[in-house]
Amino acid sequence: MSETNPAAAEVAAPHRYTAAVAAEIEARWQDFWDADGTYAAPNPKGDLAGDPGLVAKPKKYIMDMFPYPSGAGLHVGHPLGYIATDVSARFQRMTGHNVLHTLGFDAFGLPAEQHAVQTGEHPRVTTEAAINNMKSQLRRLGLGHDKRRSFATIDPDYYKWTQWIFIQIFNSWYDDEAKQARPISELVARFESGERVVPGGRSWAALSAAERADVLSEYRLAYASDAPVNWCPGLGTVLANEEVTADGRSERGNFPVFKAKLRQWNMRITAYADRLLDDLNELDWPEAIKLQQRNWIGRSEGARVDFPIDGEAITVFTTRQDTLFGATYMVLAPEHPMVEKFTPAAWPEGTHDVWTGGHATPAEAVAAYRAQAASKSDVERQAEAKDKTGVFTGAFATNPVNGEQIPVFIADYVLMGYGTGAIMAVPAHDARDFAFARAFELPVRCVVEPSDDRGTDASTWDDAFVSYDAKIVNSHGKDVSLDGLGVTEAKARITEWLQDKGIGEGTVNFRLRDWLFSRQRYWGEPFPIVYDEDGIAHSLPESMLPLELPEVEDYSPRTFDPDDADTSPETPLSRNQDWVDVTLDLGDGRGPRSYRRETNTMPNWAGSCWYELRYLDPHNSEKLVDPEIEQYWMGPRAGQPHGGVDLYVGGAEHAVLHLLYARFWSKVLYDLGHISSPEPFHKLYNQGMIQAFVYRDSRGFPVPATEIEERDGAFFHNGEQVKRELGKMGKSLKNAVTPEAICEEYGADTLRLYEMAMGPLDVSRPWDTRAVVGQYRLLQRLWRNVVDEATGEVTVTDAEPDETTLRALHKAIDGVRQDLEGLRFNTAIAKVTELNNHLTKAGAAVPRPVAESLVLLIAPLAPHIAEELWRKLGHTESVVHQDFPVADPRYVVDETVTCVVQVKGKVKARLEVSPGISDDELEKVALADEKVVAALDGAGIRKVIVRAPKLVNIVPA
Ligand code: ANZ
Repeated sequence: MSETNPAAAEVAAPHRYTAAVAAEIEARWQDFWDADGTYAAPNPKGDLAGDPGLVAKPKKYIMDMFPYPSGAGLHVGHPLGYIATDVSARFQRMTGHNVLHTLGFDAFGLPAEQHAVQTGEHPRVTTEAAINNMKSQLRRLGLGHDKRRSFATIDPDYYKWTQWIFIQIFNSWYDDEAKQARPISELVARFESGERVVPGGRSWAALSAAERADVLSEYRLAYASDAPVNWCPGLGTVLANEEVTADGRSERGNFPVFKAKLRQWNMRITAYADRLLDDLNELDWPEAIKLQQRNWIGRSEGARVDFPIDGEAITVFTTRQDTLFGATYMVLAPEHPMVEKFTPAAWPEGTHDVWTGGHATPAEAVAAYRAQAASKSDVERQAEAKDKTGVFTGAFATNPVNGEQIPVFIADYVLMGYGTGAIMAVPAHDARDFAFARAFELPVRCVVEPSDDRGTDASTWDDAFVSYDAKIVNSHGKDVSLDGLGVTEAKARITEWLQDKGIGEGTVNFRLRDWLFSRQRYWGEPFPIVYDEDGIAHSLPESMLPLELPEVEDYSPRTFDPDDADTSPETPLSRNQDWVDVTLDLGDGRGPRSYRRETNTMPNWAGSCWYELRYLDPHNSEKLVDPEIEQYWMGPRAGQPHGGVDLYVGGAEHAVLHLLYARFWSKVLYDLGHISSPEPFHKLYNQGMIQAFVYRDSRGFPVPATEIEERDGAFFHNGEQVKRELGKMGKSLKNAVTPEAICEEYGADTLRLYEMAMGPLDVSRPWDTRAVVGQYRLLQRLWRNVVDEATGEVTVTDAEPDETTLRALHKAIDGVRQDLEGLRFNTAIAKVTELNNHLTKAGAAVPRPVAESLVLLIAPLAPHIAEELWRKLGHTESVVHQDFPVADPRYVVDETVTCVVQVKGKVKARLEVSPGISDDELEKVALADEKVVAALDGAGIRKVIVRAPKLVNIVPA
């Protein structure tokens, strides 16, 4: 009977596993699981409380990075991670855990709003349609989600708590001594009592309300400030640093981004820089992601050093204070506020022509250079390869270690936003300073002994000598010498000297900036903030939450000519007078008053900063999460000192955005006593990408992948030869494959198996629709091993399994268990396949215990067919909560292995030995073997090399 003739097959085998059978089984069990609440994970209390027996089990919290519901729907690349967590969750359920596994939707954000702007439809309508579409697409895959726990970030019941958390952050400050966030009221009490000096030295009582608000704003963990921000006229909104590409353009839309001074909300994430770094060590995350976070936080140990100038000082930040004697000039960022102060009216006598940029006065030169620098992004300014530009300010400062007068330049390679915005330049030992010094004919002085043969006369060098592990030279002044010291000792010595003199100190600098938290958007969480007539910001009382988005006529942002930097944002909410101007009693004893609402909205990252907490207790209207429930699912435990989700799977692109923000919010909530886990995600796993072939015609345009014909390794579209390459899957490249298409052709179980079998989960792999059938065949053979295709009757026998079958079974159990635990789904499938093939080849009816174990082994991977076969085998309870098989160790080890015995390098005997044999025992057995004795022929033994259990090598005397 031919498998390629389905019509004939159906007649002969009406009970064969086919796509139609799969479709029927899958729909039936999905309905059953939903109705039965099979995947409902009980809480220890609250409205989701359930089965105390289950709650007594160890917990596993297995989570996906939640999806943004795109209008385009899913292609087969999207669910890779969801299938993986589902397999893992099912396996953990079968190995004695109470498993929380669910999925919500991250639904605020720009795409819905942009789509709404284009179509005229309210973003809520399009977002909800996209969510429903995605839900039905995902349901078809048989994902075992606890649907009672699902939500979307746009649900007012959810964003009520996002707003509530914002208020907690707003109403707290970072106590540097206690190294934790505390309520702002405690700071006010300290100011009031005089325990803490009010900045500026006045008494708290003497300050006006507005002055107090300004003081507190310097401490609050969420604060509004006028700061240079990334303004994107093309999108009509400001952006976080993380949303700006390396070319200084918007990640979304690719528009130019400019620096503009605007009043914006920020989150003081920098207060947590040290803890965000330190706690990484306790997390089970890919090293690459930890490294990205470390680099993003960018901790640099160094010193601040004052360079006297006109009775004041320019403070620099340096990580190489050991090279102070080599500082031959200084550079300030063009925007540095002290530049004007020191710029003289005329160029000093004898000013080098190349220093002036051809300008008549220092003021002119500075103004011209500033204008030029303002048009560049930080990244452009910092590019290593770029020619160094700059201009002399006309001023000189004093190098404090040797009293030398050194010229002060402005140059765009120094950024205002890092360190102090000023550097001491050591051209001999810093590549950028070297390039600048050569361009401006400035002296280059060697103070770190080169390890190559270039010598210490730096005027002849072609490049800077950069080393952290060399001897300091040419570095002695009146009362300090670093000569002969190593870099580390020299740093310590000079830092102490600077501190003694009061002109510098050791310091730590971070690259991390505060998180810009407001957006000029409609489709985001409104801020729970109102301003009184003095412009003072007040948070709303909890009773006024959620503050819902107003229904508006025009929710589109005002955008501008993308290249016009001289524009400023106009928030969509500001146009709704009724909503903006309100009279409220904030319950602060001041009675009803008029207020103006904040009209910015939160960035789309806000909702995903804490969603792992809400899944735990999604319907709690009193608290964001009940502490006992949080403790149960998230709390610290052995091996997880900071608690957190047990497995979090998602793409590596979220390394520094979402993952850093979510860690920060967790730490604030932890400090304030709302949760017991300072880290949200204990174990992180990044799945690879499903790639797809892209076919391009002679003009380079993609043509539909489904219309390609392959002939002799070449590809044709409508007769024209096309080129094939590997790319992303998606509509724009005309190569998207939908999960529905695969489900229709083979069923969801086949799709699940194929995605898991494609390769190790963390590796990217190309989709190949033609290969899917391989997994379909596996399921057909599995079916056939249990069910008679002609009659539909179960074929298993009550006969005892033979020894070889037992060995094949227990080896598979052992291997699959380890593989599923280690997220090695592809090798687990290979082992199930091997066992299944063994049974097929044996040709006889499969013994019942073997068939049952096989079904249990595949249940996490292919849950529908497993549930069906399990019931056919006579069970009345779902396969989902069965115990995963446990291997009998007696059958796991191979009976014997062959050991080769060599004498003088030649094989003389082969011994069948136990795989667990020790070196000593094996040596004895080998030396006693007849053939070996004969080969030695009475010669003594010089050496025996034993590699149990496979090799013995005897060297005769
Ligand atoms: C003198 C020196 C000598 C430096 C030397 C380096 C090598 P990281 O490690 O990234 O923190 N720097 C300081 N502030 C800067 C700014 N606002 N813009 C551009 N560059 C700045 O880098 C710290 C080093 O970068 C500092 O140490 C300073 O140059 C420079 F052989 O000072 B160094």
